[in-house]
Amino acid sequence: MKKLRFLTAGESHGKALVGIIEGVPSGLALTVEELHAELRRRKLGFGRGARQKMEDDRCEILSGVRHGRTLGSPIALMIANQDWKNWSDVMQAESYSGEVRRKLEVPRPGHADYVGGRKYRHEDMRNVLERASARETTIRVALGAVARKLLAELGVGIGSRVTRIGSGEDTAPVTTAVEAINAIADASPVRCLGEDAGAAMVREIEAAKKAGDTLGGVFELLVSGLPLGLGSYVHWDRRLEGEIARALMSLNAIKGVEVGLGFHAAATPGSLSHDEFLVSEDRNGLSSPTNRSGGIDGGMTTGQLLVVRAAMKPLATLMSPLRSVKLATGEAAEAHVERSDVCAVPAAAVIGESLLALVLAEAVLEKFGGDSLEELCARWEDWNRAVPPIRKSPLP
Ligand code: EPS
Repeated sequence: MKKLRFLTAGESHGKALVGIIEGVPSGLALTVEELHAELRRRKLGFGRGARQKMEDDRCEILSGVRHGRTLGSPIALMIANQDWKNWSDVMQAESYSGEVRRKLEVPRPGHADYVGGRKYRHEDMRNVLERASARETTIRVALGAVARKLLAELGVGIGSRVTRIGSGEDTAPVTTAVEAINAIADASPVRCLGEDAGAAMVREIEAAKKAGDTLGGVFELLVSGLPLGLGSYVHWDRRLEGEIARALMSLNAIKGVEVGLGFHAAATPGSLSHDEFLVSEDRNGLSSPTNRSGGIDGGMTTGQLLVVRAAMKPLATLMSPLRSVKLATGEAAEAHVERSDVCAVPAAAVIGESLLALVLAEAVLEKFGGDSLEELCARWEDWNRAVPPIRKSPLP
């Protein structure tokens, strides 16, 4: 059984989103303001839809925390949907005999509408949209904020930036410390570290909006302060990059995940793909002049910067709708149009930070255990003293 588990529930226009995270050690200082800080970051990004302005995403901690510290018991969170008041007849749990508004009868290519409607035998594919919507990521960000706080207590920092939106690209290597990345990225309308590249991405989004189109892109997640040895090579389901890829692929619209050199390694010879070992200056452990592995070798963290990228497809709701079919009659029709974003890549990067935090926090508890934060920290420090992380050596 996983050492850290979580569940989410709730529909986009239902009463609320709820989530439970189980396995958090006792004694972790946790405030709802820390959850709100991450939820506010999820709303950022040029090209986000009107929903972000409608929702205050205020989160309630319903259990597992007392007087500002975790108890070690399951932590239940709830975020009410402000928009519920406009949808209560459409989404009420009680039976409804009135005229059903907002039916979804013409599936949007690229979303879950058609396949989900056929799989669950829903004639009104709104039953699919409501759960398949990216609104669900709101509660996963809140749950991820708990995991992030636990990691922060251990000195682990998580940051993200956008490296591509449409044809706008920013692959300049990151030189700032992870903690500083979010200060720069949060201030960018597209979470891009380079100003010129960010301006190009904004222009791409403006052009897409004008054309009634949508845009995807690529974001990069960076994690510092990890120990050597999270994950394992001994069994397929313990290889950490597999858990990371699964978590990121579970985010709406993600179609690809890579670690370190990633797909570029497919075209690079081994002599330029691996990280050579050098004796570290203090002769305790090893260092490497490069980090092409992106911080993971053989299913385990090396202790170098963890570098993960994810590719997001353009959102499926186009204001200039694609061709589709009215299922009830079989007639050709324009796809359903629903309020949506033009581009949500900056938001996906922030959500990705939370999903990665949940995976890493679980891997930490799997390796170190500890019912209390105090016990976990002691074990963490002992390990890092005995087996230091692989450090980046100065370039020769
Ligand atoms: C989103 C909430 C949704 C969408 C969007 C992002 O809210 P609503 O449907 O009420 O506008 O704006 O979701 C999608 C683009 C999608 O395809 O699911 C959010 O909170 O991130």
